[in-house]
Amino acid sequence: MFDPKELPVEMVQILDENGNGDEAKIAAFSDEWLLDAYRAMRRARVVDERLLRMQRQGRIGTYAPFSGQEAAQIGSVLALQKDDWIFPSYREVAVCLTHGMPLEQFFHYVRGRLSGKRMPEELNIFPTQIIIAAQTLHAVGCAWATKLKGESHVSVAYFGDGATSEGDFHEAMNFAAVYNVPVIFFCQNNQYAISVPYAKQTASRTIAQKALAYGMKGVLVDGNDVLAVYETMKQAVEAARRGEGPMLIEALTYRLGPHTTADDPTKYRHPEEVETWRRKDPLHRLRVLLERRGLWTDAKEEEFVAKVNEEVTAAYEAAVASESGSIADVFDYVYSEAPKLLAEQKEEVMRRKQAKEVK
Ligand SMILES: Cc1ncc(C[n+]2csc(CCOP(=O)(O)OP(=O)(O)O)c2C)c(N)n1
Ligand SMILES: [Mg+2]
Repeated sequence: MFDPKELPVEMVQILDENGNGDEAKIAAFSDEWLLDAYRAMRRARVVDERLLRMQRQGRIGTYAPFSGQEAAQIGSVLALQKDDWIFPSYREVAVCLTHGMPLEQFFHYVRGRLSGKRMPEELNIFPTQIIIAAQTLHAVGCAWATKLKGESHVSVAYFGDGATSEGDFHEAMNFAAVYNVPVIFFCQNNQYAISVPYAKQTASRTIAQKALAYGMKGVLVDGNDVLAVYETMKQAVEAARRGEGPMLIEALTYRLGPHTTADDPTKYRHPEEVETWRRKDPLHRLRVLLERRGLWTDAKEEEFVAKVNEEVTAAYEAAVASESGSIADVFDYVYSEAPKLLAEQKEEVMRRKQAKEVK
């Protein structure tokens, strides 16, 4: 009988959870690069924590936090060029911020404004995808267009472990490999699809190994090691740019918080498991390395966090001040011609609005 343990898929790691590791490989990273990566990760963590609190205060709508996944998100995006295309899911807030999405823009999104769905034109970021795995096909289509036009940018589909059970993912993988297009499938395996654990999702030992069946390279990387994620992604992107086709990267990580603000993870995860992963926090190991190089201190951290908090407050206030639109938007932008039921609902809401029964 087939024993999945026999499949040789090793995990790429440069920096372990205590900030030690392959010294020669670590030495290849400049002080400046490490500081940039740490600042991006620390900024993302502060933003994430603030957004979670703002949801609890009723300032924003449902939110999907990403704390714990900063190294996977930021390490991968740092390996891209500005004109590379990103196809994010709802979890990729740190990816989008690091690729240039203004925080104010994101506030429009989480406050349910129409403008929040529309990325600024100069950014090569597709609108956030909520339909699980749908963006994998969009990324392949974009990469195919790139190839046909003879351009050199790469498309990256970001998705989770749960997305690998969707037909879209398998169709995208097959098409990408057959047409040899410049796309990277970047899977953040945070080990849960809401409450469904990895073992109930797939019988494969790794997600990376699924690449073999499609005739493409698959790599498993420690998703909490920003150095390893960056190196792996850089190799994948360079290969794709050279015309060597797609690659699947599985970044093994963990979502420290709830699936969304509507979820209670204590119903399906043991506190000990969460603690084990807190000890593998992607920020901690990088900070240990920075301190060892004499690049970071508690005082610097405090000053930086205060600055990001100011940035968040300013972006929130600017977003609220520039909001436009009305409750009618909820009805107006789904169908070109509203079905009868929807038209009736809109009429009723507008009538109640006029009577000041709703805002
Ligand atoms: C096609 C589809 N089916 C179901 C859902 C409901 N849903 C939202 S998030 C989610 C879990 C996705 O898990 P995963 O792909 O691992 O991503 P993660 O949330 O862990 O980042 C599901 C099933 C959906 N949005 N789209
Ligand atoms: Mg998941």
